[in-house]
Amino acid sequence: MPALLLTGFEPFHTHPTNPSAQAAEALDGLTVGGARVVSALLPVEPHAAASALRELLNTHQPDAVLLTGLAAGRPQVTVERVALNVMDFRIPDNAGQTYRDHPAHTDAGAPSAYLSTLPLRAVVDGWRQAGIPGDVSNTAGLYVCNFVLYHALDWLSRSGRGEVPCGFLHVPANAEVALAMPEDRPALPYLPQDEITRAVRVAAEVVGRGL
Ligand code: PCA
Repeated sequence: MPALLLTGFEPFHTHPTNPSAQAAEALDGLTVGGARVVSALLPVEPHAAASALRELLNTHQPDAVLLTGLAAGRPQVTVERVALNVMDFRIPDNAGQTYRDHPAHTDAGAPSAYLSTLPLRAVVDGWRQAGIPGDVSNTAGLYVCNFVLYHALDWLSRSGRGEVPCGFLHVPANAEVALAMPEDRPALPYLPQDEITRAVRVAAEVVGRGL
């Protein structure tokens, strides 16, 4: 059976939890769309996350890669179109580092960007058919999620596995994350965790069916 690697991120910044981690944990080991889900959590530190991801790609040799993370403030689930070769952090990572105007990959030949190799429109259509509003996003930000998507696509392409569908889902806050926002900050839009998990599952189904 094909294997689908599903990653979520650890909590970061002031957020008490990360809904992407909860979704990944809930789906670990399930058969979704004819593929077996292998879940893992990534640290919110770019270099540690990239080496953990490389290890996962080598160990599991997945047939598809679905990376997920929290985009606090987005009102609905999104599937990212592109990863840029830029790091420009507005908040420090979990190691306390803030990279500004810095390349994600320092190799001279590293491309400026990679496009997601997921079937973006099919994922959005799958969500709609399941009653979940969602969209394609044209920026994954310039923080750790963008970095990890860039490195996953770079690694697959450099290791001759560029045909492996790989991309990134950004999920909104869940109630726990929204409740933890200080009252003097704008309220965060949120989705119940079960709905976030369902959205990740539907995206995995669409990707799994194409394998
Ligand atoms: N979201 C952050 C990093 C970890 C996460 O879940 C991001 O959007 O870059």
